[in-house]
Amino acid sequence: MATNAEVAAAFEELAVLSEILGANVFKVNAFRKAARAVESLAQTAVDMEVAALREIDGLGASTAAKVHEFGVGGTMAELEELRAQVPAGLKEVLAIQGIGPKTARTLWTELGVVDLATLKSAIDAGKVASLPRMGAKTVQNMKEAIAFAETARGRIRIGEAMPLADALATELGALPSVGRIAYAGSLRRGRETIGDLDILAASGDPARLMEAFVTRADVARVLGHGETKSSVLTRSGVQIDLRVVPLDRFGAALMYFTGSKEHNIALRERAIAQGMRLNEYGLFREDGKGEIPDGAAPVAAASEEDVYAALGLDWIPPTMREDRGEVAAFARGAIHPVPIEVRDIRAELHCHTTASDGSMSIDEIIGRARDRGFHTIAITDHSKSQFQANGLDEARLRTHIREIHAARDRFPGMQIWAGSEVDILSDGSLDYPDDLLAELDWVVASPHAALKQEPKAATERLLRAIRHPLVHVIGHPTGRIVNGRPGLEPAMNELYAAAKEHGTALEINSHHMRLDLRDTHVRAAVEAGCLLAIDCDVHGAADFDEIRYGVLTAQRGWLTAAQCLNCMDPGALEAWRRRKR
Ligand code: DGT
Ligand code: CA
Ligand code: CA
Ligand code: ZN
Repeated sequence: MATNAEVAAAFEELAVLSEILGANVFKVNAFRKAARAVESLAQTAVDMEVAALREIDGLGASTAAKVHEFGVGGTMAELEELRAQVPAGLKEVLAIQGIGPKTARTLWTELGVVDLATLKSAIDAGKVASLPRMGAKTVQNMKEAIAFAETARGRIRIGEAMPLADALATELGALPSVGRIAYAGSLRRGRETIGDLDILAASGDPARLMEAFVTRADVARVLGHGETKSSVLTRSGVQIDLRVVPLDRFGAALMYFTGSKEHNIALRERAIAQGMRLNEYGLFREDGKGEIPDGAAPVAAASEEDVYAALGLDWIPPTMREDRGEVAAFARGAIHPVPIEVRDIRAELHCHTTASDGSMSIDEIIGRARDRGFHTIAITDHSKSQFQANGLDEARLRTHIREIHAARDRFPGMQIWAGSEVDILSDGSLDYPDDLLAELDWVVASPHAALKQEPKAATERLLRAIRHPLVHVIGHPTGRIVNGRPGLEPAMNELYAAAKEHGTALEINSHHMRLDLRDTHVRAAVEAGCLLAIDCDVHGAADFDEIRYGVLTAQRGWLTAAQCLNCMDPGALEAWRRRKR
C-alpha cells in the first residue's frame, strides 16, 4: 500500500514537471501544498475517503481525487502524461544545486538542454551565459555544482533510499512465503549516500518472490532475474539487488552483505586466526588439513549474534562496521561504546515556525515535540540577514520571544525556550547584537552564506562564534549539502578543541540533505571530548522524522548518549543552558 511519503513524492514530481512545462503558478503551488499536506498527515492518505481528503488543509477536489487514484493504481494519470513530455535526463539537470524547475525549463526550451551532457556543452559553447539574467558568476557556480555532482554520480542520499527500502521490505515481506526480509549494504550501515540497495530475504517459494520483485509497478528495467538473485532499476534510477538465502544461514548472509567489505575482511582474518573460515553461508571450522569438509555444518550462521559470539565478539552495530577499530573495541570483555538510539533523544533544539520559513505555528510545533515524548523544545527562527527565509528583525524577534514564552502556560509539562538560529556572518560576528542575544534563552549560531570561503577564513569565522559567550550550539557547522555543495572546509581539529574549551556544543544536523557534522567529524569530535546536539532543523512536521538519519550519523561517529545534549534530563539540560546566561 502506498505510504504518505510516496504520495507526497508523486505530488512533488507533479509540481516540478508542471513547472518545467510552464504550467501556471497556482497549479504548481497546489501540487506543492498537496505534497506538504499529505506528508504531515497522521493517517494513511490512501486509506481515506475522497470526501475526507478534501477537508484537509492543502488538498482540493482535484488533488484529493489524485490521492485516491494513486491508492488504487500506484500512480496518477497526469503524472504519467507529464513524465512522457519531459526528457528523462532533465532530472539530473534539476539535481544540480542552484538549478530549479524554472531554470531547467529555460535551458531546455531555449538551448535544447535535455541532460547533463547537453548542459555541459551548452555552458562550454557560451550559450548559457548568453541567456537573460545569467551572469558569469552564475555560470561559474553552475559549472562547479556540476563537477561536484559528478563525483557523487549514481549515489542517492539516504533520505531517498531508506523510504524506498522500507516500502519494499513491507511489500515483499507481506508475501506469505517470505519468512524474513531485511536491507543490508551501505543503507544498513547508515551511510549518507547509497550506491545500490541490497535486500535479503528468506522464502519458502523463491521463484514467486523473485517474480513479485521484478514485476513491481516501480520497476523500469530488469537487470537480472534468477532463482536466488535478481536486480532491477527503479523508475527513479535506483538499482535494487534482492538475494534469497536459507533461513538457517540468514545471519551470516546479512553480515556478509551488510559489509563493509573492509569490516568483513577484518572478521575473516580473525576467523582464520582461530582456525575457522567465514563466508556468506556461515562460520566453519577447518579440519586437520586446514580445509572445510564438503557439507560441513557451520559453527554459527543463523543469527549475527551467533556468528559474532563464535568469533569472540559482542554484536557490533551495523553503523560501526567500517574497520575503524570496532573489531578490537568489541572483543569479548572489552568496554565498548553503546551508540545512541532514536529513543534516547528527548529534546529538539533547532526548529523554525511560521515566524520565519517554517510551516507550523508555535503551538503546533510544541505540540508535535510533546507528542514525541520530548521534554524540551527550543524555537530558533532565522535572524535578519536571512531575508529570503523571512528572518526576524530585532522588533519582530522581541515580539516572538514574548509569544513563545506565553505558550508555556498552555504546555505546562514542557520546557520551552525562545531561541534564534542566528547567522554567523562571514567575519564570524553574529547577526544580532549581544544585548538581544542575552534576552534569548537559547542560541544556535549557523553559517548560511559565504560558504566558499578559504579554509583559514572559515576557521577564524567559526572559532569566533564558538568562543562567543552567548552561543550554545553551532548549527550545521560546515553548511555542506550532501551531493549538493562541499561547504566550508575549516581546520576541524581547532574547532573541536575550542568547542570543548568554551563549552559550546556542535550540531549534527539530522536533515538528510545536510548531515552536518558528518560521520567522520562526529567521531573526531567525540574523541576530542566535545558535546554534540542532534537536531532536525524542523521546518515542517515531517522533519521530526529526519532524526533517524542524524542518529545513524551519530552512531557512525561512535557517539553515546552521555555526550549528547538531546539525551540529558530536563534539569541537566537547563543547568547546561544557564551556564551561557
Ligand atoms: P554502496 O552500494 O556502494 O553504497 O556500498 P555497499 O557497501 O552497499 O556495497 P555493495 O552494494 O557493493 O555490496 C554490499 C555488501 O556486500 C558490501 O558492503 C560487502 C559485501 N561485498 C560485496 N562485494 C564484496 C567482496 O568482494 N568482498 C567482501 N568481503 N564483501 C563484499
Ligand atoms: Ca549497496
Ligand atoms: Ca549491491
Ligand atoms: Zn540553518
